Amino acid sequence: MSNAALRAPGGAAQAPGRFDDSPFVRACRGQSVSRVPVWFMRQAGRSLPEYRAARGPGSILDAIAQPDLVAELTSQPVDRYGTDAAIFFSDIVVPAAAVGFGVDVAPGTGPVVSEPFRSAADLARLRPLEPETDTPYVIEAVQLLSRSLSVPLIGFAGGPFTVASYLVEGGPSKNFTKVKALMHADPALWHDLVERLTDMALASLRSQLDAGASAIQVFDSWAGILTPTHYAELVLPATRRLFADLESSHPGTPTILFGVGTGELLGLMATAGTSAVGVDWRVPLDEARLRVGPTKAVQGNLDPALCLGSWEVAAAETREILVRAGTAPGHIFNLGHGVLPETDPGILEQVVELVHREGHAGLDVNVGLGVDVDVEVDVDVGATRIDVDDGAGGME
Ligand code: 1CP
Repeated sequence: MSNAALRAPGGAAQAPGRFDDSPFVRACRGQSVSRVPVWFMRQAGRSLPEYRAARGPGSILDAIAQPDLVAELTSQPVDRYGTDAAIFFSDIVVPAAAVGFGVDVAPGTGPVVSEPFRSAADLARLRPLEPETDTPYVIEAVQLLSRSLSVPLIGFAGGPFTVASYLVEGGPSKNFTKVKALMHADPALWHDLVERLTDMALASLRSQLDAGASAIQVFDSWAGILTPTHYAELVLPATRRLFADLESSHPGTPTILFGVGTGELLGLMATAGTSAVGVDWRVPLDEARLRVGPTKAVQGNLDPALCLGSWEVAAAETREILVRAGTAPGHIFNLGHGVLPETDPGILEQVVELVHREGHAGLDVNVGLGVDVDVEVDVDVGATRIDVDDGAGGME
């Protein structure tokens, strides 16, 4: 896998970025790295005592509108854990809330919508997002962070299905019945809704990149509830358009598409036009690499629940993932979903150290000379013994 292979066909040359040489950006691009990069989804948040101290009570939407506080909350996990990237402190419902759709984020629950999306008349409540006037605090906070951070900042937006699910269901959902009913009963209205949400996500992502974010992750967290056929017909086209438009305005930007329970969708998600695909813990990482194909990086995939117990358990799982990642470039270590609030930060600190110490995917030493290497990894992870003979190195 060469760098060129990771670009969209015919894609323009990428603009040089301040963090082009960082392990995170290099791994996204399938290049060799000095160490395997690691960050955690939801790394800022309730598991950190410094977060609870700085954040105070009230809706997270109020916190998100304070650039100094956002810069502090975004930096806290980088300072504590030594992660290789920062995730911007915001939420996927910020654009919809900013255009006045009537979304709040209830503490302990998540996004709640006072008047859910029901019919074509509701499209008028989703006017285009104008980041300079609707979300100036996002731009200001990203600008602050791009000056102060020593690692790349990942900007983000919600994916079309996931944001639509909150607007249609009116809040968090288990079975997503209302949004599925809408998709199938009125595909034309669904199309209009998803296109509007895609435009809003695009405007938000472009404003974050213009303000200095180095990479983008799209969280289509709940897309795994769909069949591959329905994902391909009703969600993937808008997702592809989002990444294609982003590639034309910001060529070469490292991009990641993530969802939970997407094992059966990974092959489709890999065609969305991103640099990397995020994988939850249900699919072993070597299998995920096969499903995603050789031209995409993969991100993942430690089960966040396994960080709740002893360090021995978390360490064994981390090592197993490092082995399954193989030696080829293009692995970003992460959890398979967000950090759980009850996680002991000390465990995550040790995960970062372990990945940096023992991770071997794409290490310069494996691939630096551009020759194929045959590395034999033989790791004893507790009861499970895994022998990996990976001759797939030397991708640059
Ligand atoms: O008030 C609070 O502190 C509540 C908890 C919280 C936090 C810390 C919410 C409510 N949002 C956030 C911030 C947030 N949300 C971040 C930045 C923090 C970080 O990652 O370090 C990010 C990236 C998000 C993105 C987000 N929001 C997603 C996608 C990621 C994922 O976990 O899948 C989703 C699905 C949301 C919706 C949302 N916002 C908040 C909650 C509790 C939820 C999930 C609700 C549900 O289960 O449906």
